[in-house]
Amino acid sequence: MILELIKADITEINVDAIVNAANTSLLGGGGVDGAIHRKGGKAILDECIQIRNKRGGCKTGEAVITTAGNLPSKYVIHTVGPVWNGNKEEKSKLLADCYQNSLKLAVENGIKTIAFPNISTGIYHFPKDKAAQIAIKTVKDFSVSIAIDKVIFVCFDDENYQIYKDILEIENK
Ligand code: AR6
Repeated sequence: MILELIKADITEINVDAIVNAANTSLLGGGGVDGAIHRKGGKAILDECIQIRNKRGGCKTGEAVITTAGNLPSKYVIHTVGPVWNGNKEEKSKLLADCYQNSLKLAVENGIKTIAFPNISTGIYHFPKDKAAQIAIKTVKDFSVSIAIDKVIFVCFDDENYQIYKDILEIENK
């Protein structure tokens, strides 16, 4: 599995699946969720509503999949990150679940290339450094599975990009 790091808008990335940092309602919101629904168009929301009607939204740490409407990717995997409230162990486990369940769903759907945003580090206020450590570790642990060819960490802000760069450089030394 190749790991890549870029600073970009995830709605512009051409991969099999991009991951959305959604909320439990699956009905859209601000941040990366807002950008994905705005650019992806109504098809994504319609599928989210269908999933919501069938299974009542998406729990924190879980993931669901839709097509990607007008976006360049084929699919959007919607996962719900934890809201940071200082309960380190519980919230860290839930954030790791987001990455793991998204990757599992990707494998089930034959997805070979996947791009992750920095889940929970915006509106949900998860500490960026801690979130990056969890994201990288969980993805690397999953890489024993050879089903996924490439994972791209897509950072939107300079701070996250620098944090990821530092961790990945240290680990590659
Ligand atoms: N491309 C890539 N990353 C982005 C983009 C983008 N276009 N826009 C923002 N980010 P957030 P959360 C980064 O707040 O913390 C929504 O209202 C951003 O810089 O999008 O998981 C949902 O509906 C940050 O690093 O998600 C939920 O209610 C990261 O994406 C809630 O926000 C995550 O920030 C979820 O909060």
